[in-house]
Amino acid sequence: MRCRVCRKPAVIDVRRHNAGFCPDCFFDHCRHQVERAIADHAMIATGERVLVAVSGGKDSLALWDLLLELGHRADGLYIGLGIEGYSEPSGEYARSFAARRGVHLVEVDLPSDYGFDVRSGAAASRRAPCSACGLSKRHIFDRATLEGGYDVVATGHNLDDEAAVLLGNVLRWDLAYLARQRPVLPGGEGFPRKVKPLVRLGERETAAYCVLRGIDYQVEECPMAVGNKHLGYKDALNAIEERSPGTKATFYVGFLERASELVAHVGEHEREGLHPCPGCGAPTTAPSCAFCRLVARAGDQRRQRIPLDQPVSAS
Ligand code: Q46
Ligand code: ZN
Repeated sequence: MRCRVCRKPAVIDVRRHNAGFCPDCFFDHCRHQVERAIADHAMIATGERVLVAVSGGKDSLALWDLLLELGHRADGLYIGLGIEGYSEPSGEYARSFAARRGVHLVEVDLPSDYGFDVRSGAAASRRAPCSACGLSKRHIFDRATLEGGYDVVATGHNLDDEAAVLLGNVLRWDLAYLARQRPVLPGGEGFPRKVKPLVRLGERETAAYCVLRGIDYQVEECPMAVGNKHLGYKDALNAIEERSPGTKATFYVGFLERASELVAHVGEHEREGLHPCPGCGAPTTAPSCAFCRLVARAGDQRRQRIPLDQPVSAS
């Protein structure tokens, strides 16, 4: 197979575009897709400071690299989740990328900064591990972005992720989640803007991008993900995509272009009645926010107000 652009030997075929690419043209393709997502959805304005949520996996490291390549001012944020055998190597991939590129990585560690890990937090709050994890990550993303003076937080959700989430939301007809499923969530009082610049790239592309760019990443899936519904939806979509390349993109992009507006009103009032949480200042409608309640059950409340990016000393 030849590169569609320059006719050199191709190293990857992107079936939904019916095209093969050589390494350089593939990098151009990835940069173009990210540039287009950013422009189409007004994700990041020129000169804005971006905090990239970095897990050490292929998507978030590819995103960080692509944003830097496109000239954005992008730092990384790594959250240590305390997942045995998984979190430590993941952190190392994030650190070595930052060191190699000479860029700044903000680090927050759930066990040492808040006194619990995903497993103990889930058990103490009687949540599923991914629910306790997601709640903690969202809280820390918001806080690190606002405290660090960043304009926007970027996550590495790719086309496969978004199509799988969309399928789950449609199967349950969860209109509130559908209303929120956009590549940009605007900021507000206590909320930073959140963007997903990889929505036009599939995970095969982000993996190939890292391999071809020489970016080492955590290849293992999080052990907590095994058997979860999200992976099942991905498998189902992959089976359809195999038979009909392009279906995933049509499904997701079609939703954004034709259905997203129809459900947007469902989420219109969700930020009403918010007040700052007395424990951490995050917006909440409850007496204290869900993260503070999680810390109260599972963690060490004395660590709650420790400034981000500073070492925690045991007292
Ligand atoms: S890291 Fe956390 Fe994921 Fe692991 S525990 Fe679940 S939510 S699967 S993106
Ligand atoms: Zn709180």
